[in-house]
Amino acid sequence: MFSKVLIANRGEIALRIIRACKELGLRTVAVYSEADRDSLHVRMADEAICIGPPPPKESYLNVANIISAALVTGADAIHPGYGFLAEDPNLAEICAHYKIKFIGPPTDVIELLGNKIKAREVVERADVRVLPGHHHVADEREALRAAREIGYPVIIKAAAGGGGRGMRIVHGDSDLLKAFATARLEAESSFGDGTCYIEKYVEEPRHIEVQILTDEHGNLIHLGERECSIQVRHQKLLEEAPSPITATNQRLRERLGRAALRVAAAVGYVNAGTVEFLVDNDGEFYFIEMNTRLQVEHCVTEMVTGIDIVKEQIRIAAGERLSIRQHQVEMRGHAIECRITAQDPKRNFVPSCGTITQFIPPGGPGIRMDTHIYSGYTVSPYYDPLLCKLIAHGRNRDEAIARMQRALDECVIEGIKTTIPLHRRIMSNIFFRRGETYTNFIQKHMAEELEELE
Ligand code: MV4
Repeated sequence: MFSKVLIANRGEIALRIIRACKELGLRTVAVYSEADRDSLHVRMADEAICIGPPPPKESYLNVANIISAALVTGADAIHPGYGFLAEDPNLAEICAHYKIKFIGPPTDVIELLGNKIKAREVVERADVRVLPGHHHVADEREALRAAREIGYPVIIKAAAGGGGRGMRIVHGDSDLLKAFATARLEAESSFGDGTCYIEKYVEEPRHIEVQILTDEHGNLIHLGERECSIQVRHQKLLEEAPSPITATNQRLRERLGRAALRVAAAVGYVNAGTVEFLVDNDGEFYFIEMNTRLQVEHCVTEMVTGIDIVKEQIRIAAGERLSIRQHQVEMRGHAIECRITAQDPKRNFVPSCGTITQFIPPGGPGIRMDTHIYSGYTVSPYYDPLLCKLIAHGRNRDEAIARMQRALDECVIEGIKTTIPLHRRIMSNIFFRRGETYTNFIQKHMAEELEELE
């Protein structure tokens, strides 16, 4: 096992990782930017090192500064959390060079899955269904031919993209050429690689992902699925486990789990990962991508399985075996996570920065709150607006919803605008309560409500 872990992140996830390290008896090193001097992760870690000015490029994305911090403090492992450098094969490779263990999958696996075209090819060979598509679309003429062959609507995606950035939905020949040209330029400027591919577009899908854990000794398990459909502009608002759709379709859950494990085996995956699928109206599912990091929403899986995913990640990286086998994974009850962010949902989700004058967290049965905020904390404009992950667990979905409503009522965050009022509306929405959660849920059922929020 390691003796000291450096956490290359900030906010709630830095606290989450420090907590896991403490339970494993490991010492911790926090890194922070000049904007985060007063942050809880700095106080909670055994040691803390400033790695630069507020802009992420100069601090949390600065590989040289992070590696230097690890060398200076004698950290023998780095946990990257999510976002920032979590899926950067370059950090993983430099860690290996300095004999610092990167807590994540092998460098070549991060690289392979970072290329969405290569990932599709490997997955297809492993007999997991992908959407009809074309991989090598060199120019506009080829794009047009590909789109016609697939049949409209199609979606253009960047090979180096992911998470929805730089995607274009196309309904006919007339928009294709322009969409392809802009998608290429956007991919080139955002990712430094303009390569794009075209897929059949699935309308009103569910976005479901499967959590997997694998160790260096060939053990692979999955921890069931999460429903992540409810989002605005590719920013997830809430997630749940299990998906409402598997409540009536146990076979679908088993098929999703087995497909996710085939993907993990095919790429030689080690550590925690997430396999993303789209589920269409006929209940057919298709692989879209695999994320090689700990996810924001890992907590709902922890609540229903009782497994500490972050501690498993650390043990796996240290070469230990998985502490559980597949038949020991039991799903108990239902969990929902609301991402409470410093944004104003009434004004197009503009960030709301400033000092939190009062914070009173909710509590009581079935409630978990993962957050780095406190009364007097100042929300900085430099980083992601996530403030708290409020997680409610119940024996069933109805009880989880009731607990979430009660906890949202208890929660007080004053001084800035938050998404709490929107979450309350979602919890009481009749379609949500029926489990009708699709990727267009907000557009379809919340458009007017967004105007009326208090
Ligand atoms: C799709 C899709 C429909 N058809 N792929 C979004 C996140 C990224 N991981 C993949 N995403 C999607 N891929 C096919 N073939 C729908 C989404 C999608 C989406 C697309 C446009 C606007 C909003 C969306 C919200 C969720 C999912």
